[in-house]
Formats: sequence, structure tokens, C-alpha cells
Amino acid sequence: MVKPLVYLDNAATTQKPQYVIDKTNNYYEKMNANIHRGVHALSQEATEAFESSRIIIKNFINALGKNEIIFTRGTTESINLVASSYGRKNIKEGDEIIISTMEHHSNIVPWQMLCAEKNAKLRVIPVNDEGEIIFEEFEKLINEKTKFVSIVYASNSLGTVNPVKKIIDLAHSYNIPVMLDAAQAVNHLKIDVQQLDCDFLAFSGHKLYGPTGIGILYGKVNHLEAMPPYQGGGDMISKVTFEETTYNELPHKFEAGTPDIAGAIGLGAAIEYIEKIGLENIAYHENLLLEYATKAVSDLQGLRIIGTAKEKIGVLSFHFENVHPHDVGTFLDFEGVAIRTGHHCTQPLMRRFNVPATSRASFGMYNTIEEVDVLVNGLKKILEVFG
Ligand code: 7TS
Repeated sequence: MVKPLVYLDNAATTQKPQYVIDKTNNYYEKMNANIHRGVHALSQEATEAFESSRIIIKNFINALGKNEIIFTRGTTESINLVASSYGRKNIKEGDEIIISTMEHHSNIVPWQMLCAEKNAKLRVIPVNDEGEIIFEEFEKLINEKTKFVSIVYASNSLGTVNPVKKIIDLAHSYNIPVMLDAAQAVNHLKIDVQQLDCDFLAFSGHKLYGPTGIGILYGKVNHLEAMPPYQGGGDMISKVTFEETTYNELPHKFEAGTPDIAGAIGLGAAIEYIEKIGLENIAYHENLLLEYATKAVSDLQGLRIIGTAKEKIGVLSFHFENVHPHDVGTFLDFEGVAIRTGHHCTQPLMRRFNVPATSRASFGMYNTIEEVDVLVNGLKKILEVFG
């Protein structure tokens, strides 16, 4: 018998509301045309829909202007853009870049590549046994050689919400810019980039109930103005001759080529959808599920929760003493429960907690207490079989 799907892999990607799917389809069905180039009505309509999404996103994170909102393929590309463009221009031999132990590979590898190229050094803030950044260690790491800080706002593997405002304020007291990886934060926490005063912020559409292949880089206008383009091509230029090219104004300078137009429109729709429900209501609901699930699994024999920070998003990672996470994932799949097992693209963090991998349930706005019960009953069955 096919069991009803219990989808608890929202940190990997969320399911899409019908409203988002309809808005995306509507672009292909009713207004498919390339943007920023045609004088014809269809192209203008598509351009308007695409650019209205940019304004929705600007308002969503309270950026100062829409020229600070760059469409990318996702968090990964946004971080790579900053590492390549800002990083190559500003990081010199002997400089230091600070990240933390709980970073996703996409906030490690681009900085490592930059450090290798520039002979710079990557410094790493350790985390405590609860999975929280040790702030005093950050205070010790930061010095006159530090030239950039890039930190995850909320951890995909632990659920930890980091004290990013404190991190930004300290870094700024040394005049050091800070980038936030907000991939897991935007769908739980209200983000106000002006209040946070972060220099850059990245997130992906697909974790925010929007389409895959689209994401955002927010950057303060003064940084973006001073940065060289990331890729060359159409749309990012103002004038091209074989001798010389001058670049388009922001944000187009960083958007070479035809973008994911439908994706951008879908992301705008996803934000409209979320705002109708209210981010604080979503967070409240997910916190209830997290609390309920945490309490329910705490009684299971041999189960260790990885990530017990005081402030968390709806992510529950755990490790069974005698059962490999992949067996947990496969067994739960038979029960119709989708969770993720593995290192979650945070291998150094797995090493820190001395586990090869974890099993991770992550909650979205549509999950229910009954679904958490199905998960917990599945885990109990696993204990009966393997225990
Ligand atoms: N940063 C964090 C904190 C993430 O959780 C992810 C994706 C990324 C960056 C990269 O995002 P992308 O959209 O560019 O791929 N995290 C996960 C996850 O936890 N399971 O699958 C993808």
C-alpha cells in the first residue's frame, strides 16, 4: 500500500504552493519573451513582471534600493559572486577571512579557493557542544589582518540561529564587511538588511517555497558599485567595442545573459504567498513542531540530538548509536517519511561532532503534529528492528 507522503526535508527544498506554480506557468503561457531588450509589448510585459519581483524582494528584506538586489542561481552562486568579484579585488596576500565551523560547503569552498589564489588565510570560529558559535573565540580571531567575515545566519545541519547582529557589529568596529548566508533563515526569520547592517546577504528561492535555479544576492550599493562584474555577456554592458567595454548600471552589471525569468517571477509570488500567511506565524508553527518533535525523540534509546542551541529554526538532526543514518533514511522512506540523511554539505561540522552523518528532519509551514507522530513512530520501529 502506498503510504501518504510525510515530507520533512524542507531544509533541502520546500514544496511549491499552487499560487507559485500558477504564476510561473502564467509567464510561459501568457507573456513568454526575453526581458530588457524588446520594444514589443510582450517583452515589456515580461520585463515588468521580472522587475516587480525585484521590488517585492527588496521590500521583503528592506533593502535601500532595488539596485541592491541581484538575481543569481541561488545561495551558492551569490557567495561565489562575492568571493570572485569583491574577494579578488580586495583580498591580498596574508589577509584573513573568517567563517565558522557550521558553514555549508558553499560558504567554505569559494573562500578557500580565493585564499589559495591570493595566499590568504581562512580562519574558523569553533562551535560548542550545543552547536553554537563561541563568540569569545570570534573576538580572539578577529584582528587587523581580517578582511572579510562570512557567516551562516541559521545552520542547515544543526538549526542554530547565530547572533549575526553581534557578529556584524564587532566586525564593523574593525571596518570589516560581513556576508550572511541566509539560505535557511529567510523562511523563518524576518530579515531587515538595514537594521542588521550586513554588507552582503545570500539566499535561494527554492527553500522559500519558490522555484529552483533562482536566488538573491543583496549587497550594499557602495560595495556593488566598486566591484568588478562577475560574468561578461549580454545585459551587463553599456557599450561594447573591440577595444573596450563599459558596464551597465546596477543591478544589471551583475546579471549577464538571459536570467531565469520565470524563476524570478515565481520567487516574487512565493514571497507574496508567505507574507500573506505572515513569517511570524510560520515561525511560530515551525517552533511548535520542533519543540514537539524534540521532546518526542528525546525518550528514544541511543538517540543523540546534534544541535541543541537555545535559538533554533525547525531543524532536528540526530544520530542513533547503533543504526547508520542511511538505514534510518531508507527505513523511514518505506514508512512514507522523507528526511535527509548524510553530511548535509557540512563535512567539517560532522567531524566536529564525531559523527559520519546525521538524520535530519526539517519542518515547513505545511507540516503537522500528526506528521511528526508518523516520524516518531517510524523511529520507534527502527529501534525495534535494529535496537
Ligand atoms: N547555505 C546553506 C545554509 C544551505 O542550507 C544551503 C543548501 C546552501 C547554502 C546552498 O544553497 P543552494 O540553493 O545554492 O544549493 N542546503 C541544503 C541542505 O541542507 N540540503 O540540501 C541543500
